[in-house]
Amino acid sequence: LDQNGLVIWLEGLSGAGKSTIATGLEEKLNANGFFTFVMDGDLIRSNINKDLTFTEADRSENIRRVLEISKMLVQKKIVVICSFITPLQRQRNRNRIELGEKYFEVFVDCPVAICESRDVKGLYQKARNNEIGNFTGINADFESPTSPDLVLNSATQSPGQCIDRLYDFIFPHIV
Ligand code: GGZ
Repeated sequence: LDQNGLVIWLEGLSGAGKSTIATGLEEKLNANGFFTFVMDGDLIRSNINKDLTFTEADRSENIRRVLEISKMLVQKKIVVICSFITPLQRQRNRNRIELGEKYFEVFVDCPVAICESRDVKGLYQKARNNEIGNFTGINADFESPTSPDLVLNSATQSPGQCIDRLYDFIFPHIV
């Protein structure tokens, strides 16, 4: 395979736009002949990680399993795109230790007030009504990332702009 394997790890609040950016980036990479694999919290939690909750320990286990799969795919030179809230700095640090120079940490930065005003799935409303506990940004922590490789401001930039910026950032590392 004529490409370098690496992991693009999108982190940020629910509703920040991680999934949209992940899918859009995958389409653009595929259109340019690159092989990709997307893992998204929403989907992974409905299949291999459906035994996990949103406690701190289960979030770390969720991320650890995805990290292990990512390591295998990187060995096969796949461009892996992961989309997980990844709320704690120690989770991000572990990813970087395990993947080293193959890890590209991308913070999809959007204020919680804007995510909440969009509330695409009505989850923020449910969290406010105490129908969901441990909801990131409302009653569970999201630590501000200390050392992302790229910050995408999805409050002021459109999904298309974020995707183009991320593509231009990652392209030289793939070829
Ligand atoms: C955060 C939650 C929660 C709670 C359900 N807290 O925007 P979504 O809906 O479609 O994607 C979110 C997804 C987050 O899972 P992750 O695997 O990315 O999280 S972590 O990295 O912290 O393990 C959200 C939905 O699950 N969801 N309950 N309490 N998000």
